[in-house]
Amino acid sequence: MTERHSRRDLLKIGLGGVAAAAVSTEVASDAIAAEAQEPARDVLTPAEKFFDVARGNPVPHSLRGEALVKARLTPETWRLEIVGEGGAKMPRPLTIADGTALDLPTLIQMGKTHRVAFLKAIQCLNIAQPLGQGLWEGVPLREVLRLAGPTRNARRLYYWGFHNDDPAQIFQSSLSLTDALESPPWELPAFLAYRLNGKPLPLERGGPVRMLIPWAHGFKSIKWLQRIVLTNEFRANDTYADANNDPESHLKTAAYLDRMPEKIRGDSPVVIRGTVISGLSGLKRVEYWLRRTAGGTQELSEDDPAWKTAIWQSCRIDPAPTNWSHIFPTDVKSTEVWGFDSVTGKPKEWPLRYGMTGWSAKVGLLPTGKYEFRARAVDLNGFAQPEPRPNPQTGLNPVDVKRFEVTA
Ligand SMILES: Nc1nc2c(c(=O)[nH]1)N[C@H]1C(S)=C(S)[C@@H](COP(=O)(O)O)O[C@H]1N2
Ligand SMILES: [Mo]
Repeated sequence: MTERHSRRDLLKIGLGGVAAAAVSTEVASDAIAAEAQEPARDVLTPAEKFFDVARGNPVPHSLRGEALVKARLTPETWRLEIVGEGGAKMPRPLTIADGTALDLPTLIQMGKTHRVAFLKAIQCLNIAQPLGQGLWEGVPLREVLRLAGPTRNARRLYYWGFHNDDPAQIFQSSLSLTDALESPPWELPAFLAYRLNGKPLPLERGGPVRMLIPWAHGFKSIKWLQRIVLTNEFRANDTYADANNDPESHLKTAAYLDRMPEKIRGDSPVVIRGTVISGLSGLKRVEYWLRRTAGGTQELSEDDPAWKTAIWQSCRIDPAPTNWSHIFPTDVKSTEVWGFDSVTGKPKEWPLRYGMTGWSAKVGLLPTGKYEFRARAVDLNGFAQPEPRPNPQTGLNPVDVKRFEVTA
């Protein structure tokens, strides 16, 4: 992958400032630093603590001053163009040239009547670890598309954010017109986000305005959004599709392990923690398998008989907070947030779909020796991770393992 992951970025992963990175195909293993066992985690990841996945040289959020103005990435200069191509036609294209492009005050004004508020975890299809979770606010994409009027002869749309004119830096994603325009009223629509955790969306997270596709992996949620193109092309032309990823993949239900020490003293009870994302198929439980080994780092092959006799035990899923007014910004009531009961203000399920929470396994005191710890999520259809979609092109969800030694 060509996205840039610095050591600093990697250490920013996690909730509440807790680094919780796992080795993945996109992340160099030398970037993992030893980390102490962490305290209970926060529901909202501070904007600057998300794990950053961004293309571009320079990356857009490193621009400052005049360069930022020229890039149209300040609240005053931000514009969104909506145009048609390849025979797709609309009555009122929005363009910078005509002075009709959408500006931020207009979008925020639309948000007063068409607001979406949603607690969502961002996860990269290629990183086996959530990047962070935020309270995102914005306006449904369909309302924004209505400004340009009904499009004729179009089947999809694609969109991109700021990047240099160099084609090597292009990062774009696409949606079917159906996914852009229609959603069951009880589901979340695709939307344009301009607030995160109660504050204007910062440049670092894709501000002033970012596309947010609730059900999708991170690559559909284009940062620094500037252009939407309606097209009669019927194939997905996402940048991620070119890199052999499934461009229509929904978030997977999966548990991930936090980092942990490699050695634990025999007189301290072992508690192992991680995070779990509730994907398209929801979450029933998280369970762990503790296995004593002779040492070594040999992976268990998929057909190893040990899988058949494994004893999986329940993990404790961190409960939903009881007082949301301490968590959400003062101007966001939990009764107004998707997935929360509009009367009681409590989440209808936990974790919310496309959201995440922590879990823990109280393993207790262990005899000295070497161990492997694995955890997996079971979805509401009864499938245990990595099923029902073990194909990594649809998102990384391997059953993660941590090896440790209990010492005298
Ligand atoms: N413009 C733009 N948007 C982008 C990207 C990018 O490189 N450029 N990366 C995408 C990918 S692959 C992911 S996983 C998410 C990461 O979001 P985050 O940096 O806010 O955690 O942003 C997505 N949006
Ligand atoms: Mo990604």
